[in-house]
Amino acid sequence: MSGKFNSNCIFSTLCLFLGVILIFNFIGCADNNEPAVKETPKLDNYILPKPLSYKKGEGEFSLSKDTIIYVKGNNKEETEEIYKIGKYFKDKIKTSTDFELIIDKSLGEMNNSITLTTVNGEKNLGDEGYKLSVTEKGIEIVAYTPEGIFRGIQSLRQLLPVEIESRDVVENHHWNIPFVEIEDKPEYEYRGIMIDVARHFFPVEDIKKQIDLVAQYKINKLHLHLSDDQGWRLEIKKWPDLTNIGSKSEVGGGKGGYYTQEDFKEIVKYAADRYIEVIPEFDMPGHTNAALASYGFLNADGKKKEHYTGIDIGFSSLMCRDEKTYEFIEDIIREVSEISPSKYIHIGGDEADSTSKEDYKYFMGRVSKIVEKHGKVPIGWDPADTSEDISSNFILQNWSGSNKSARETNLKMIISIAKKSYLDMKYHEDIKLGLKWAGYISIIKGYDWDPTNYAPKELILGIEAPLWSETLRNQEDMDYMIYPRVLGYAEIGWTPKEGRNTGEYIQRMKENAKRLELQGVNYYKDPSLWK
Ligand code: TNX
Repeated sequence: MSGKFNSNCIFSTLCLFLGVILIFNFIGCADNNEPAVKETPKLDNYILPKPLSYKKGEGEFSLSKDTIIYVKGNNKEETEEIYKIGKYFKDKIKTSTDFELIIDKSLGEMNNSITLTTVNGEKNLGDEGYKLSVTEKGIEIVAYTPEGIFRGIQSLRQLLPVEIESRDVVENHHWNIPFVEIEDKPEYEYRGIMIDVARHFFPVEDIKKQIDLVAQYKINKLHLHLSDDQGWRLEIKKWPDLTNIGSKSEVGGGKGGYYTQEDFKEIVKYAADRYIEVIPEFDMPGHTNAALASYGFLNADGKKKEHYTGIDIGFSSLMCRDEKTYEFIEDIIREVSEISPSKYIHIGGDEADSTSKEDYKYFMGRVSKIVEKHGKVPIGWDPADTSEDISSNFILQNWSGSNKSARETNLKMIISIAKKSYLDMKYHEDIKLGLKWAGYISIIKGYDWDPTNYAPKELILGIEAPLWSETLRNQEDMDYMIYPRVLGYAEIGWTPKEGRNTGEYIQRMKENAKRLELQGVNYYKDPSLWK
């Protein structure tokens, strides 16, 4: 009797023990361990993001110094726009090939040529889709809009040998391109990256470099986080102390900095030439110490706050029931809407821990109406969706995973789930740069998910990977956190879920890392992937 009891007892203890191990393992797999990756056979192309369809032919076209670029649109204006894209491609390949290709504004006979055209471009490819064909006669990119041609040019760059990205002339190289028929268009219309220029300021040239780099992966939005507790980064003519005082700090006590309105326009133009839309953000009502330090009237006691150079959050708030606050905000929104062609203005709304819930909801409603009055669509971080006062056009940028109200009211969403897409999270524990509050995000973990895990497909506008800059001080630091992870986000945004596969992605990513290397990017070479 006692023997039976004992063996029963041992059996149940063992079961419990095994059960606990299993549960721990499961949790571990879900959150910490790398997802298992199957080896995939060698690929027939390394274009990233992976195109929708790729039909390989037999043979190769050889680019030479005599190759002509033909450009032609459906009207004069379009031809001029495509000419600029032709020029962009010509300049891109000039350094390594030393070819000075001729660009001709006509549709010449296909013979040792690259034709870029919207003539007979099909509407069903959308604004960003394109067809790219390479035959013995040459290369042709046909799209419905010039933007589609620009996206196609990025695929063409990646069909050329990696040495095309070299910053010196490569002598005696054969610039061969495989025969192929590609038909391609994106899954999501919004494929973005965010750069926090408030915690640390980055000069115009650094931002331009990042624009140029992400454009090659068909990223089409750059969200600039222009204000936070540590600094105000855009000149506002009506309120000059925002930059006279508010811009002169950053994390760690550096000198800070700001963009003049002319600088901002220059960034916008540079991005637009690469078919990237710049979306300005002013974070409110929390994350506002820099504004509170600039003007006493924004504070309850009428006194300016001190500069803040730490990395805490949740301690600052605008006064949400004071009309002076809204007059001030309207001046800012008015000036920005005049210099920013984007249809969006981002009004922040995250971590307003020093604002009461009621005030927060009222504030987000009031400010989004100001944005709409100036002809723009407001975007806000969650929990802005909980405000009953926002309109049905409001776009939620979802970072925490909670978007219940947005689902109930059918708001469109940009998916930026912190534990999957935050570019400032460390790759793993030994990385010096970055934070870890949302967990480590390895290259594979950053790729191995889908936006539809977080919201219904029909409500997803797209995805964005934010780079918060508390720990990042310069271009090299930014590069290290952005690359190569952003390639994964670019592919999640472009390539349909069914077409994506982690084993393939690793091969595409590693091949592209060779290009990044030649471009001088300080990317993170994960030792577990480069064995
Ligand atoms: C959370 S998520 C923030 C930022 C920080 C970031 C650091 C969100 C909208 N806000 O204020 O910079 O974490 O990772």
